[in-house]
Amino acid sequence: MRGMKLYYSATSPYVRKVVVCAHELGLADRIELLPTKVVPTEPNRDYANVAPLIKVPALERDDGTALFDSIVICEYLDSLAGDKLFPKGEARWKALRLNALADGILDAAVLTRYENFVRPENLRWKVWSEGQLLKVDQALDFLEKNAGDLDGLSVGSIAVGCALGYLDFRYADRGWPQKHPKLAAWWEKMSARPSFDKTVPKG
Ligand SMILES: N[C@@H](CCC(=O)N[C@@H](CS)C(=O)NCC(=O)O)C(=O)O
Repeated sequence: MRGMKLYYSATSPYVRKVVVCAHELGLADRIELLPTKVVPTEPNRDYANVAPLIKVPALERDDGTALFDSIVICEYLDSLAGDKLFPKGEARWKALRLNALADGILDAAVLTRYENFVRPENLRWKVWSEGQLLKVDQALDFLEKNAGDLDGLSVGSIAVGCALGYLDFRYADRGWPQKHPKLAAWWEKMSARPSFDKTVPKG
């Protein structure tokens, strides 16, 4: 049997979500990590044959077919390991809503980073970046108010952990923990799990 291959970047929070799930499910040893360069201004044409949106992560399965994006890969891995991270019933909607919030935080934060580090300085649009960062702040406020939803391990709580970890990594100066004490206390415990500890972003 061929192994599974994960198109990977050590700094991508969406990739981290998949790798954390793999650790939690006991599947990490079955997945080979393939470092993959993705920069929106330098389209990686070879990788487009695997993942047409040219984003990481993508997972090549044993049979050679590729899955994307992160939530699809997480659900696939969960199906291999006996459905542990995608709960059933009402808890499923809570978990998927958390995942949507986390991905929304990341979409806004990652795009703002491209705007401020990839786009030439004279073309940067401050009002646009401020609008994106407002989305991040609103989502964090929502999570703070609904911190009870984070109880228990699911793909949703894992996704939120990856979003907070990304803010720590790229936006530490914005000081989210000071303004969101419940979320900060939750993240302190969650980030101590081996799955998170082994996947701290670097670079
Ligand atoms: N919705 C996707 C988002 C993935 C994503 O945006 N990945 C970023 C890296 S953090 C990327 O590959 N960006 C390259 C690009 O946008 O061209 C997922 O959940 O997997």
